[in-house]
Amino acid sequence: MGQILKLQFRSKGMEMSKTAHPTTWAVSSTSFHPPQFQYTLDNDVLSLEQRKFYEENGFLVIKNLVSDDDITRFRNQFQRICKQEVKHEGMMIMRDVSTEKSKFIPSEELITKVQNFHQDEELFRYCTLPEILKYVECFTGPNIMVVHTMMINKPPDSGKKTTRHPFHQDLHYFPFRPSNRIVAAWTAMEQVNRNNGCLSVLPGTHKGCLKPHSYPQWEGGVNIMYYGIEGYDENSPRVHLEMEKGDTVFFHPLLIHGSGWNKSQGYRKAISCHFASADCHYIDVKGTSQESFEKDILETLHKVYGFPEDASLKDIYRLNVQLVKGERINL
Ligand SMILES: O=C(O)CCC(=O)C(=O)O
Repeated sequence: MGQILKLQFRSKGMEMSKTAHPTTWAVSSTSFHPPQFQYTLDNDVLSLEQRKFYEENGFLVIKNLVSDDDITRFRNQFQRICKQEVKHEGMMIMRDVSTEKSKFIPSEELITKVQNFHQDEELFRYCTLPEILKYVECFTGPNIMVVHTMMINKPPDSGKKTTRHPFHQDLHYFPFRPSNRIVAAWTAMEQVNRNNGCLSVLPGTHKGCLKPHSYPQWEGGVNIMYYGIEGYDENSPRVHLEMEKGDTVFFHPLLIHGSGWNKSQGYRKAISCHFASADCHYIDVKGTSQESFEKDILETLHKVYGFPEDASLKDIYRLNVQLVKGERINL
């Protein structure tokens, strides 16, 4: 996540093409003969080709899904938040480990991520955009909860490569299941490419299981809550998701992904939300590989806000998840 600057806890399309990128990224969907679809639900939004692509690869890019006007609004609101003109309960403001000791000036140069923006009407609009929810429903079904939100502002790297995001599975952070009914939406707010640290994914890894995560031993340090898969093979074949402004990738929470360091002089911006079916159920992560994350986040919340030490990861989520479509059931 990055160095926490401020963490206030709530204690109480323009769709031009529906085609994924199997050819652009040379990831095959041709040899696929599923007995049945597991990762996508029946509806008439996804083409057969798109369904097969997601089933086989665990991600799907929809070109030009979010409009320029919406992206401008998100960008403007992010600036207001950075300048501290807007503050919200429950929102986490993070900075990069390489600048954590420098004097804080409220500006977008020092803020790498705004997390849990559920209370911010303007940014939260992203999670309610009909063009986003239309696709989300293909993975979650009709009862949709927002479980996690982020606006990421990957800064130019200082040379220490701290702006990298280690390869990980998002399910490590989630105390609910089943994983197939959870999906991330991640929208590029400008052109993203290998130079400014686009997302990279390991196609097909959503078919595996949740792997143990820990902090990578990087020379320049690693951002808080940026867990990586233990023993990750740096030479694993990966696909770099180079995307244009407004393009949106939907991906499975077991898909192994990360992002490179930002070699450019610009701030690489993206907005993202994780959705889950309201039918998902909470699990207790004690005794599992997720326990270290639970401990980490509870320690932080306890230190900063006096959040009860004996609370659980699901208590944190229960306070934050929000219904955006259909009916609230288990979560
Ligand atoms: O936007 C990025 O650079 C990576 C985001 C990501 O994978 C995450 O925060 O889980």
